[in-house]
Amino acid sequence: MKGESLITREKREIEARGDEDKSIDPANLEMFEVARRAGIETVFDRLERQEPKCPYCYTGVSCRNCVMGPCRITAKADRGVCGATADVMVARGLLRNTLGGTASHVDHARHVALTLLHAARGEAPYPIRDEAKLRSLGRALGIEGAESMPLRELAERVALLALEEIGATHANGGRWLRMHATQERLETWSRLGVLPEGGMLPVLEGMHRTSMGNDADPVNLILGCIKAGIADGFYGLHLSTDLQDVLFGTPRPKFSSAGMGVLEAEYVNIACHGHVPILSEKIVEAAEALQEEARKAGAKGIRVVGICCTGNEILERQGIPAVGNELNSELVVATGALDAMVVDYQCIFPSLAQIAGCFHTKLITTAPIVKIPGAEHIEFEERRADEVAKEIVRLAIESYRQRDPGKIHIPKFKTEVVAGFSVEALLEVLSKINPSDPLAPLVDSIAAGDIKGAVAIVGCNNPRVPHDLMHVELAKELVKRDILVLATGCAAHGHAKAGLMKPSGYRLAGERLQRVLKALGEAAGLEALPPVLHFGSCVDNSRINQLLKALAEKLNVAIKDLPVAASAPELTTEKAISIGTWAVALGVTTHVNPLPRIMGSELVTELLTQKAEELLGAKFIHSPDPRESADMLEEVILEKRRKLGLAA
Ligand code: SF4
Ligand code: MSK
Repeated sequence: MKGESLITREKREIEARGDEDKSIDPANLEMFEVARRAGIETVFDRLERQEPKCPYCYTGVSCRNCVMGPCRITAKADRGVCGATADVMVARGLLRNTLGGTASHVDHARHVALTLLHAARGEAPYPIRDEAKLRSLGRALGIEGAESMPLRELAERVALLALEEIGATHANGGRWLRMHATQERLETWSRLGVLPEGGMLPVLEGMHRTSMGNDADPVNLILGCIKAGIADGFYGLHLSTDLQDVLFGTPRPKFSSAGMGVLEAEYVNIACHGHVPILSEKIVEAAEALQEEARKAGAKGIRVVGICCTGNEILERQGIPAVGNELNSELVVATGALDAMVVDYQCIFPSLAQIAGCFHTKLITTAPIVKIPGAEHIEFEERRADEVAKEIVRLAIESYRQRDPGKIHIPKFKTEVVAGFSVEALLEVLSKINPSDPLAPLVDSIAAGDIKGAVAIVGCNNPRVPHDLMHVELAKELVKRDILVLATGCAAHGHAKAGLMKPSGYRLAGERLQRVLKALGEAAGLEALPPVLHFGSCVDNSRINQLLKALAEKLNVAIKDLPVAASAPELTTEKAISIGTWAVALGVTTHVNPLPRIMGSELVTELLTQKAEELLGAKFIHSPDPRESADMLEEVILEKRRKLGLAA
């Protein structure tokens, strides 16, 4: 059966791996042995025990959507009990995955909008940190008097509109879409019938159409994926970023450090893990306020560090050190130096409780929708944010007293990182070169070929791929070819740890790109800009669209015609699938690896990897090899350059 040889090969490769093949992060390599000695199992061990993968699930030709099943397509059964074909199973499965991603981001956005509402009404202790952004949002949303209205009143109006948009049930939504999408895309999506009315409806509708006895047209189901991807981009990612910037400030470049070596044995170490800065920002504040209590407990102070995307959020705004990404999270606990790991939601392995149980470390869950047996649950209510954050930090101080110094092992690796490249920050740098037309220097560099193009490298880690290898090797290949890289999510952590996000990293770029990075860096008061720019968390992929829209409008071309592409080279979560779908819907060809479960349908594979280009001007591409992936992405960029009449 299709996929079987791939499954056998993957099993063989995974089982043959030594520690040195599982990760390129030197801290992980050191910790594998430490964890083994302590009898701790990790995601890498559990992966081996899941091999070989089920060939039906691997290729997407299985279904559990009703109780006549589960069904699968086999040599003797070319349909499920209800009559669903392989194409239908694959398309329905992919749509359900996309909905999982969209639901996660839209629910995150809803949480932020509610916090803004409570803050505006004086019911939650969050100030408005970016007045200019709030006023410009107010204007873009058509709120009369947004310029001069009292700040809290405007914040309440914006929050209520955001909630209304998220929950729009018919054609009453669309403001966030119109605010952030180009006219050309709105027309394309309208023609295809994939304009989402709001954030929640495409998820509701998608669950409905994929349940037994509904949509059985694989093409129509894939259009549902595109609609859900678009909803994710505008009502999940953009809405979250917009309101988080209002509440916590729009990022500006900040120096910090990345890697497991940011932990310090003499300090109370608290790791914030998850996605939403509503909690982690308060933990940072509470830690600052309680430094003295930590000193009284015998520590030198309190050190807050970040994991995954909430780590990116507090790095880009507060310069909080980044201790690692998804595939570091378990081994960070295994250092024995963590007094508390505080989690909100998304990408939190249930295994963390088991590992924390081997140490004094408190794993603290805080969201009503994320509870883990073995963890301590302290519900984080925004209205009592300061109080709860202090309670959590005090628990970490208490936990510090229980430490067993004999169990502590902190790898020394850490690297300098500059994060916080919002579009606003980038424009400020560019305006030092051309105050009246800040985008001009960027456009000129692209036109001249000094910047051949740009690739966004985003998304997760996946233990099926050696940890960070694709992120880092792909980025190195691209920057060497004068292609600028923008990164978010766990990819950004990987790049930071590998030294691609520090100013001196510019030397890894090709000569022409080096000159641009040097010039822009000097304008920003740095030695150079790093060759990989830290654009933030997963929801901050919105910032990449913000930049593309600005460039497209400046050049008067469609985004699909810009010399840009994207890659999720260690794809894991449903959220990465929905973000990738959004990118393709925007007109950005997107490389993915490993492949989602589509191989069991030639029709669906062809739709996504070929036909999508006719409909959207972009498609999915796949390669598991960093150099080959770079070749493919460079070819996409060169093709766009040729079409624009630019020299290669
Ligand atoms: Fe089987 Fe159809 Fe039920 Fe899926 S929906 S489990 S294919 S009968
Ligand atoms: S945290 S979604 S593993 S990037 Fe955003 Fe990392 Fe992927 Fe989670």
